[in-house]
Amino acid sequence: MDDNQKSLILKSSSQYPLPQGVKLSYGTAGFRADASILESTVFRVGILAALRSLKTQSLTGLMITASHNKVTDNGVKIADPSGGMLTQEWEPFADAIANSPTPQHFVQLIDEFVKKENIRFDGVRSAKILLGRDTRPSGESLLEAAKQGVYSIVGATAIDMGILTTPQLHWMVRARNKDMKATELDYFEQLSSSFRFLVDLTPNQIKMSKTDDKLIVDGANGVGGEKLEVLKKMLNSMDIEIRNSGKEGGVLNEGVGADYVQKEKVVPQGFQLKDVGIRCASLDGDADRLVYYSVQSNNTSKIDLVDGDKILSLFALFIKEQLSILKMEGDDHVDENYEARLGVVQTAYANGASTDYLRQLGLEVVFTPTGVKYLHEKAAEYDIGIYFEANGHGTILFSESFLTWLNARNNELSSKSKGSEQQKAVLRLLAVSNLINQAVGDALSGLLLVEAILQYKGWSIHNWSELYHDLPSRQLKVKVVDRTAVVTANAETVVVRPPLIQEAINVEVAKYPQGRSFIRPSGTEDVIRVYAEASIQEAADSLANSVAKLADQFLGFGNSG
Ligand code: NG1
Ligand code: ZN
Repeated sequence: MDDNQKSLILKSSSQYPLPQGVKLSYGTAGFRADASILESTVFRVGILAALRSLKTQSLTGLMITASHNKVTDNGVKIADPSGGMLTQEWEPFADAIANSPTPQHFVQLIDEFVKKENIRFDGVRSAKILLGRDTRPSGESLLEAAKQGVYSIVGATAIDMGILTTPQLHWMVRARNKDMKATELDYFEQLSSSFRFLVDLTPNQIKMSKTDDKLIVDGANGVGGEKLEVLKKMLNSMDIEIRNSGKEGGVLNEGVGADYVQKEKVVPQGFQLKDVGIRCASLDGDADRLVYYSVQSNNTSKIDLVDGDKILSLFALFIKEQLSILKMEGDDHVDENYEARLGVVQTAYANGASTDYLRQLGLEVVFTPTGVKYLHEKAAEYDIGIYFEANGHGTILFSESFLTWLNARNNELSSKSKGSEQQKAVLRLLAVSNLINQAVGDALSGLLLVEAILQYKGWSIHNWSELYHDLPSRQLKVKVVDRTAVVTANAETVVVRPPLIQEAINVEVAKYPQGRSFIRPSGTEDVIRVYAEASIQEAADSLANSVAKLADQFLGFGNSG
């Protein structure tokens, strides 16, 4: 970096001093905190996004959101040129600059990093960053801070895309870097046209009953509801009612949204008795999570939850079916079949019953630690990699080579057996690859795929829910002195540090039939999370409580006595 560049950063970063006592970590999903302390962080991440763009000679993205967290929180994360999360190799640098105490120290850190990474400021290609934010009121001033960050790198440009869902921003970054159509309208057009195409391939004899036509969507009072309104107009035939779109005055994520519904297993605000029997879905605050449910007829505050694991199971079942149609005998090209590698990726939070179900289907199921970056990376190793977190974040990734094969197969079948079952299966798989977001989990594209598959199968939400029965589970949070003291292994299923706590957890787990429990430090909140499941709800609750007590004894303030 030349002196001019250094003094530019020095000058602008003096406008964004780090508040006293702030210590942030990039975590599972970028930096998150109370919005009032985030300006300096977002400014610095603006610089980071520009450096990443210079390094990769591609466009990057910067999203301002705190997802399902409180409206007063906010956060910032980077979309890499692929549309995925920031490369993990850069996370330590992200942590270092976010916590750098003075402008001088900050400039020095950047200077050293630029040298180490050999980032060139030769002006041949300059940095370009797409900026997006969710509907949080603090988003506007934080977006300004991000712009100032970007503009402190000579020649860098920030393109403000306004209010977007997180997956829309990631989708746009990916599309632009692939020279594909990449506006917001292109996004809506791609989703709606591939959805209609998929629905047109529904076998004729299958027709849904009237009540199964209707879908009610809870928008979490966030960005997802307003975007779904736009998308809905392009779907013509679908009966979707959108509630909690944010226009009715409700608070973002308060008593609404996918996180609330999934954790509490209760109806969101605005849902009532007359909704019993209707298919319902909730998005989270930035529309990258999706869960389905129906209101219980015997207790209308309770729901029958269809979580991310069951969305994953529905997708896996459908994909597997299409792959077996492709392999059907009776056509002379069986030998040309491509052995597509289909893989399913889950985390330790996946309900044990879902894993059993998927394995019984004969699918390969693998586990990674919590965090989209890990799941996504693993899923990308397959021709078709399906990943979901129980909380409803996930997608399906298709390999380039498999897509090339599918396209070639389609051409071949068009000339030899147009309209055959095999060709339909090929077309369905191609439509899924266009519909489902290839960059990150996307509630809107996931919702359309669920709807298309339910129509294809002629299933009600009840049929879907009956794929398997969830084991009762419980999640708790424990405040501890230092959550980083907990170190886990085997996709977070065992604690390796501090010593002896795992042995104590094992003793508790052994007391319950089908018991399973683990603890891990949250990547987005200053807590230890406890998960437990067992054959009955009381047992899951009691196991979770005992393990939470252990966490408190070993790591906490000793409040549990
Ligand atoms: P943490 O706070 O690390 O548990 C939560 C979710 C993750 C992921 C991130 C990002 C759970 C148990 N954890 O992470 O799955 O979605 O937020 O939003 O749901
Ligand atoms: Zn989210």
